[in-house]
Amino acid sequence: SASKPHETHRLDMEGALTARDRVGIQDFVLLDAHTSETAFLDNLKKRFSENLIYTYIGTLLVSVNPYKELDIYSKKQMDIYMGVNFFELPPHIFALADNAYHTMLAEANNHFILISGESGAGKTEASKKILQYYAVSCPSTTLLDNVRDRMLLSNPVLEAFGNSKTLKNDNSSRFGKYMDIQFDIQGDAVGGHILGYLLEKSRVVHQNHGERNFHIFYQLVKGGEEDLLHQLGLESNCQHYSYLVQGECANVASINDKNDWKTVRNALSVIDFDERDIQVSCCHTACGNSFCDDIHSIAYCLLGVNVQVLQEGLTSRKIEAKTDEVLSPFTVDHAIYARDALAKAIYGRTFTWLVNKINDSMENKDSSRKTVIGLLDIYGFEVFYVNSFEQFCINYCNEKLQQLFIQLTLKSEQEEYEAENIGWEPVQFFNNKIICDLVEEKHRGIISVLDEECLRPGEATDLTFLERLEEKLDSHPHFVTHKLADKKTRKTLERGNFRLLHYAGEVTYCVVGKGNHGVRPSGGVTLLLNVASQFKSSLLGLTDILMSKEPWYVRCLKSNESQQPGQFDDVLVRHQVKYLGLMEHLRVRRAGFAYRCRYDVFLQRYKPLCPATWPYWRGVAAEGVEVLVQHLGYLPDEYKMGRTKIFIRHPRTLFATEDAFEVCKHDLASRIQAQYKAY
Ligand code: AOV
Ligand code: MG
Repeated sequence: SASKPHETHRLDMEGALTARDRVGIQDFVLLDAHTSETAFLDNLKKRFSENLIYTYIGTLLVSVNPYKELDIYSKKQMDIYMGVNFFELPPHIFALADNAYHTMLAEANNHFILISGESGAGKTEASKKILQYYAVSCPSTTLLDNVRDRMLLSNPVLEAFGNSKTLKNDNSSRFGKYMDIQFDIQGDAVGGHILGYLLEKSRVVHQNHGERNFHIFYQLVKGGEEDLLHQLGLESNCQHYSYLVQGECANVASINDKNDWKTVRNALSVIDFDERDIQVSCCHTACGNSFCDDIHSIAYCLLGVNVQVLQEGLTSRKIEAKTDEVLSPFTVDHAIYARDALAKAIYGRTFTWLVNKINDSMENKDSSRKTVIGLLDIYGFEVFYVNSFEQFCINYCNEKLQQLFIQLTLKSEQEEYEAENIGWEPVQFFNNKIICDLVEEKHRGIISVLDEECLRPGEATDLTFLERLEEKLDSHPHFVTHKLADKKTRKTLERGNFRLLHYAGEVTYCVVGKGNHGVRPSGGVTLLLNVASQFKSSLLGLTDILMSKEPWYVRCLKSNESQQPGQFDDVLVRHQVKYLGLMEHLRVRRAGFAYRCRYDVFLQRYKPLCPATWPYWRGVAAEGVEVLVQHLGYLPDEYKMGRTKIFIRHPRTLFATEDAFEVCKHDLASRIQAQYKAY
């Protein structure tokens, strides 16, 4: 809701204006009334060139990835932002974190911070800064520092196992992460809980050129202690493992795997992993490494599995004949499929186990009342040369979050004005619900069709899947295939593909896949059956979790495609500003009302400010409020009377009222006494 009193700010208008030419405006709401997209971009760019990567739109934070270390995240900086009114200091991720935190404490309710933006825009970095702020900076009255350490150290561990180098980002999140940070009533961070979403397991066995497997593999092989490697039967050279070198980039300039291994190993021991647990996780990782190359070490690693049994299981199937069982050998392709499926399954389970262990170690067992701030950091929208099932899920997830943003800001805000009968010129925006439906609608949506096709393994093929889609989605404006396309578009689309017109751009998905690399997982799929619909329901669950909390937004923008420090690519940034709906958000925000309050609540709080309403107003609350604000000198343009609430345009108006109330409060005790005496 936009109705938080501390959203009010002392606007240092003069300061802002004199500095304006150099550093731009720190809140877009203050830019000239009819801000064009170009003016919006100019402002972002001006600030970016001064290393001012943060700008507000009201309480929403826009962040532009600088691709260089900035000296703005120190403990000293955290202290500066602690407990200070949101708009009194330059925009910062700490200011947003702090505002969410203090609102949570004041209102005793739950909040979440939605961090969004495309791959490489800076979501994961932002979420780490926020977590650091809470873990390092919040008051600590209890002796729970170890919980805070664990929360912080869960990051390098999950990043090692769940992030990897892609063509978009050297440290790309390949799983979605929602983390609740729990606070007690004093405001201490006392516990945490993580929900993980769909890890991109296919990466364990397949990486595109220029990409790597998950970081942990390289860390272990390059940094693992001699004894450990020996125990695991591993060699310290990535080149020996075909699962690690498909992308031909085992070494990445921006990554120091050796050092990262030390960090991870240390982190594992802090978050309650004993030596045995560390062994187990390394073992399973080692399995991933070796699968292609050395079945003996896997059998060894999987402790207790007999080499011959494993070998048979991976290369043949048991068929029951009349009296006995016969082994029917797999084709080479089938055997490869079985091997890869096992490697992925082991890695996926290791990851789940890891998340569970981390949750155990961050759990707060004390049953006293707590409130939470949820942090959402997922994989960002991504488009590659070839896009498969993984990109489909990732982009669908981003589509859902955009929908949530629209629901909570553009839509609900305008609906409230309508419901309250506030005169309002509607702001047009693109509602991506149509694309969410295209993916997830029952019977007709892509996921439903995928499920159906997966259920008929005998007859279904990648191409029948595509045909089904074509039948059902014939004239859908956001779905195109070779067959459905017009002449011009047809040239750009191969037959085995379909294209979705996502909110953030077009993506062509490859349906025909060897192994699982197409959108329809093929090749005896039972393990992968329903992955998409499970993902769909987990996203629905996530939406429910978020909808029950108060939202805060960080919108991350990618400054350039080549991960270069300080470069601002106008076209790229403009595109993101467009599809993220930032201009529309600004328009709603500016034309709208920063503060609103129910008449009775407003009157109850501020009635001492006016002789006609103090100590009682005997009439209708709305009329009392009208008398009150007239007395306070509100200008007609500054407020509107709705059906049940008063709407106030500028935070500064309410701020002045609050100031007056503060002054009057001191005087209130004596007034109440006088009142009492008078009776
Ligand atoms: P992402 O989380 O949004 O992408 P990251 O947070 O991993 O993107 O950011 C990518 C890289 O940009 C980081 O590794 C840093 O090098 C740099 N970076 C981001 N934010 C900052 C910052 N505030 N200051 C300095 N450098 C920064 V993905 O997970 O791929 O969607 O799936
Ligand atoms: Mg990330």
